[in-house]
Amino acid sequence: MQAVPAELQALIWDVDGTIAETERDCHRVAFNQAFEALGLPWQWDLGTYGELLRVAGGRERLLFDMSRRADAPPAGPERHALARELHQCKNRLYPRTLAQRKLPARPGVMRLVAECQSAGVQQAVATTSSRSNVAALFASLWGAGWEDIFSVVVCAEDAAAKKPDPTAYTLALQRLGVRAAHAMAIEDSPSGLKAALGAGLACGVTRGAFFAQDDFPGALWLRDDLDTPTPMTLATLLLAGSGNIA
Ligand code: XBP
Ligand code: MG
Repeated sequence: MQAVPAELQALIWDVDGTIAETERDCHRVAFNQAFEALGLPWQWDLGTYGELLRVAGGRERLLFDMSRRADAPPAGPERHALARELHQCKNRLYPRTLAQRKLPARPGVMRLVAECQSAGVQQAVATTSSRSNVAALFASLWGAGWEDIFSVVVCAEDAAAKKPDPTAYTLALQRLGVRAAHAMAIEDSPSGLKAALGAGLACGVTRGAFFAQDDFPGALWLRDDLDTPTPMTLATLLLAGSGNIA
């Protein structure tokens, strides 16, 4: 576990699975719509998607899935082209899926974001998802002014290496102009936690839907969400073990 900051200057949020259950309810659904749109008989059910989430990045996930399919194009340029086309198609469909499902933030997220904003704690995003997906989700949750709330937004386009590599977090810290010792992260997945710890950040975990059974060694605290069992506030955010789940 990293040292707990004495004074919190910045909170860095993961997106998928932490801000909202986008993986289960939107990315997976939009991937399936993309398979259909391109005339492929492939579908990712919840169990399959849970396994595939071990691979960070939508295009990388598609390539991994194709590597174990008999009916995928052979390894090489054709397979890469199909993965690119499917990924672009999925990202075009994603905002519509999000809007149709009116996906809410996970419990406590809107409240804690508002509290940090009032207290003058800087907020940033470190995600391995594409910028267009983040923009669609954040505009739906916070409206057109969402970039006034999150001063730094590091996405897949900014960080060449994806989580568990710490690049997204080190970049976010650089752009914030804050040292890791004065910031912390909130994550939902083991690879996200590893990335945050790798950047020297303390990191709390709200388990995502697909990570209920995982271990989170080194997490500052581990809970189901930011409202359960008690509301996580700025006062308790830095307390190791606060609101722990068994
Ligand atoms: C989650 C990811 C992303 C999304 C899909 O990132 O790994 O790949 O599943 O987004 P995080 P793309 O938890 O860091 O937010 O299709 O744009 O990759
Ligand atoms: Mg996540």
